[in-house]
Amino acid sequence: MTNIFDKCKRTHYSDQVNPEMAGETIKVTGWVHEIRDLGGIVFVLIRDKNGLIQLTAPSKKISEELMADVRAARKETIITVTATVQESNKAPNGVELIPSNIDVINVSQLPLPLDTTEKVDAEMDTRLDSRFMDLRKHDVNAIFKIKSQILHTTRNYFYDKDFTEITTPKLVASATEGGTELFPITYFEKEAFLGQSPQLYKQMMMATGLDNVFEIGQIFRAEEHDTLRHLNEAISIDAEMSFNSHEDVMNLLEDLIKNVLKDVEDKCTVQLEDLGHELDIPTGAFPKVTYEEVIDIVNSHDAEMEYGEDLNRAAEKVLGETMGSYYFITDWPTKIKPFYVMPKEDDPEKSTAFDLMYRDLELSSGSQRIHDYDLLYKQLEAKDLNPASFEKYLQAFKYGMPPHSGWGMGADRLTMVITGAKNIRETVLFPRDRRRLTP
Ligand code: AMO
Repeated sequence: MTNIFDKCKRTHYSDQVNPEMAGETIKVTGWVHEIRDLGGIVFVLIRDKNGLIQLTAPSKKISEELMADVRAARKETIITVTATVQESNKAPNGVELIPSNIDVINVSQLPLPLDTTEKVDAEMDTRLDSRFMDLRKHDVNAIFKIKSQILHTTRNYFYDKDFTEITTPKLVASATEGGTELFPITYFEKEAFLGQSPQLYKQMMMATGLDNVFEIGQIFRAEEHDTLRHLNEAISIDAEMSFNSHEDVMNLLEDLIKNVLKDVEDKCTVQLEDLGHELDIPTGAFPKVTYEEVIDIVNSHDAEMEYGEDLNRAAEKVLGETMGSYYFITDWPTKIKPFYVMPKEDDPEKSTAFDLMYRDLELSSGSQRIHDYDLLYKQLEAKDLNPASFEKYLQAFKYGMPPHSGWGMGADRLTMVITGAKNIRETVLFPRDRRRLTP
């Protein structure tokens, strides 16, 4: 008996077959995407990783037995076809395949949970319930190919800049960004939490002499609200640099995004086409606007905001319309930023904290950090946090902690911007939100 892997070994992917190959015998393997039986002729579209290819079976040219095999092809069944390439100006890539053999590799059950031919727009929940099938649609899997490119470029970028990649624990003992957004878990006889940010660990790495570190990893936020921008589990790209100011790391962030956009533009043309999305590539430096300017902008439009408040949704919308694509918000009040944020030397009410926005969406937050032990201790107390819970973190600040800065950027949100997705759930394979814990 032929080994099943020998049986389904293809000679070509769909996109590798072209009219110049007319007359050649090839083998393709894929899912039955669509069948059109016109009586004397049957068309079967076969889908693989890279696209669609058409099988054409005219009853005049093909044995009855093979014709029966073609007719038996069910939607989403995996088949391997040995066939002769023929030019066709009506089929994808200008070719059709005239079959000489069909092997059924695995039969799909019917009815299907989703229509992979994209003619029926399914609800998000239905799609997520059968995500494996949802990703058979090219415009859906395009998002994940682009996300993969975003992460690939990001890693390469950091390696090229001599950063060390780190991985830090996601089972943690204390909050980093303030105490309300934590998922408590039972950790043997102790209480623990799912990490909401690698913040404390990446800062401790500054005390090791590694200088520049990055991490790409899960963050967990017990956000109650159900929005198109928040999930309870997200991917954060975190960077931290010793001996560099908040302005230095803002430049790093801007440069990284420009590199990511360039790579996506160069390497993901097919995916962007599948999505019908045009990349928004900024020319020149990202504009900067101070928090105080933001308040003026917001209040001079149809929204309200007071000094000391975070941006509300209406404020974000106004800003998005006023500022356009990528821009930084700087000089945030120290009072509303986390304890580790370095206040401005000349005006400690204001801080070195910045946010990077894309229109009305926050992509990243960062700052210079406090490296002085006494000041850090004082800030913990000022934020009503218990320094004793931060003892092991604080220790790293006692024995030569370099001045340092960094940021964290939501990889899923960046993917939203780059793919044009309106709902963050589109950019996450198996999103975790208030209502969804499976699959
Ligand atoms: P912050 O809390 O602003 O900062 O998070 C950084 C970035 O992570 C993304 N993000 C999220 N994405 C989806 N769903 C969520 N619930 C969610 N929460 C956050 C956003 C956000 O801008 N320690 C700091 C970073 C630093 O200063 O280095 C931090 O965690 O894109």
